[in-house]
Amino acid sequence: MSETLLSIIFSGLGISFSGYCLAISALGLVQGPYCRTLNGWEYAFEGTAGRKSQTYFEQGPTRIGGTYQKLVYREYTDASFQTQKAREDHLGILGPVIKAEVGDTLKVTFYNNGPLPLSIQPHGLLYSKGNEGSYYKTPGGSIPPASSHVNPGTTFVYTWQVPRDVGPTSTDPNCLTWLYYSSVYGKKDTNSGLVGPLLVCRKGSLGKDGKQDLNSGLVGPLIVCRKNTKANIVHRVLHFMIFNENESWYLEENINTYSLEPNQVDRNDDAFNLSNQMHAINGRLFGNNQGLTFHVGDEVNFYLIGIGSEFDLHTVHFHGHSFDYTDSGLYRSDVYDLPPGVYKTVKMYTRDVGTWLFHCHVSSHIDGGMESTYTVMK
Ligand SMILES: [Cu+2]
Repeated sequence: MSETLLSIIFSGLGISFSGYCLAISALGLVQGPYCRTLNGWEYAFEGTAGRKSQTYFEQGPTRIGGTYQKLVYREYTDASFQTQKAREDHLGILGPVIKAEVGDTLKVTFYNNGPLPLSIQPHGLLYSKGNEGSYYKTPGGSIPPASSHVNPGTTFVYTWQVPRDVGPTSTDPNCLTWLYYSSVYGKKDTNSGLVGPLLVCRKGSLGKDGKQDLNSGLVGPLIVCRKNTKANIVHRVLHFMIFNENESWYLEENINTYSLEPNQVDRNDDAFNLSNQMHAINGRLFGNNQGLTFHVGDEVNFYLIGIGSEFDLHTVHFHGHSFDYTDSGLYRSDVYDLPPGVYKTVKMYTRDVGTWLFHCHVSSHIDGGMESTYTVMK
């Protein structure tokens, strides 16, 4: 079997001190309010007035508000780590989409520009112990390998294989959804923001121009059999997670930076705790996601990812359209169950013009702002 070597360069960095917004400004990607501040991640930048958002967004003497310092994965053009690669708007806080075909070998050059040891742990892929990217004790007390805790200011090159048994079966969509995240202390690392999507695609389904263009070669039997479909294939990742900022590495820094009277903050107060539970889709709340505009006749592949705690039992509901997914057969629904550590590719065939709600259907999560919209145009 021929083997393709994919090289991906990316970095974990802290938004608060990385000049993140300056970096994407240099790439000409700043639009409207995306980068209103250089000092943290904004869970929403507009349109929360009149909603039940006060709990999460009102800054005060003992409240942080809706902006937090976080850690994120970002992809660079080369190992000098000077220029960030362009990103799709819809990804929000997520790291870059890692895409690979069955049979590929992935090499990910990871530079830790953050303030503490970080890693990348990929789900599904084949790796040696030295490339696992997860920090845990093993029998005999052997020292965890370097990949499990990449120290600040250092680089580690992960090598992962994509075996056939993590790729799509004959009845699956062309790309299966997996994920990656930092797993030195997974709970704190992910609540700090370090998570991203990983797609494993059928051999030959990705572009051959080195750009890994998912729009190339993805027309499979499920599509050509469908009438009235233009086969304009679109790909969007949707990550549902309550970022628990009480578990972030930056909790103390966020209190000191954003609350108006840090000395008065009671870290054990239930109301304070709730105010830091950010019910996010791709790191945005209350309809603040971008890049979710489609056209009638599109085949929209949604790559759904759920992670988090026992509170992250999400039921992803789309208004306006149903979607197809495979299990023991081909199924159709407009709601998909997404507990922590579960991911799924679902396909929507857009037909109805309009702006439509999608949200988690757990009522308390709706109150928390885990909702957004997508738009279908003619
Ligand atoms: Cu939910």
